[in-house]
Amino acid sequence: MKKQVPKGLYAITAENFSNGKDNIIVVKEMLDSGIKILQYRDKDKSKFEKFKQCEIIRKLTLDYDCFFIVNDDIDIALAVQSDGVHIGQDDLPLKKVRELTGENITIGLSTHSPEQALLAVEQGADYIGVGPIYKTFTKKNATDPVGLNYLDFCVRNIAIPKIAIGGIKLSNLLEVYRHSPENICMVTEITSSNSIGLTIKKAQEIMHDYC
Ligand code: TZP
Ligand code: MG
Repeated sequence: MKKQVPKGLYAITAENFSNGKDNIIVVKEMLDSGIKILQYRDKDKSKFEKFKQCEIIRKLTLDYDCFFIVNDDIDIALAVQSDGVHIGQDDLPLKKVRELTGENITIGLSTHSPEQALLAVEQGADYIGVGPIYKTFTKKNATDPVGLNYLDFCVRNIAIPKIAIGGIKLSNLLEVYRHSPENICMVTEITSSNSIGLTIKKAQEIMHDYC
């Protein structure tokens, strides 16, 4: 059975921006701090290394009742039985991904325009990424910021969950939150924090309606 994507703060791994800590250490801190939706994202490791980390994270996320999504690698998602897989506009087409995964896995798709958001729904995405909202240096070759106007379009016109992402920090979280996406993602604001626990606590206080 496909699980419902929980609302609230959405965390993503970023080992290059984790103060020298590996993804597993960071994930443990995130889970201990109450993260309920987590994406594994790593652009540098081998398939084997990513699989090994995902295997561990799958076990941890089950223990903590956290929704677990694997970025890019459909085969790893299937191999570790993650709850979801996240793809971008340059990955396999959504319909092909659905054929490969079957119905029981959540598929998230990054979108950057109204056309992409409408197409994502038509093609069966379970949620969409909406971003980058602000300028981000975390993702190589990220598109130019789409701003809050595009988020507003999605909130008004797209029925599936919307995950606002890109350049979101504690300092601008409230501004994004007021535009009412179901989820908000902060990547490096969490992974590079000296106190992941405190950063997550502050974010959840700002997003109090969700928690
Ligand atoms: N997709 C769109 S922007 C982004 C991804 C993975 C990175 C956002 O990272 P940060 O550190 O929250 O700006
Ligand atoms: Mg991708």
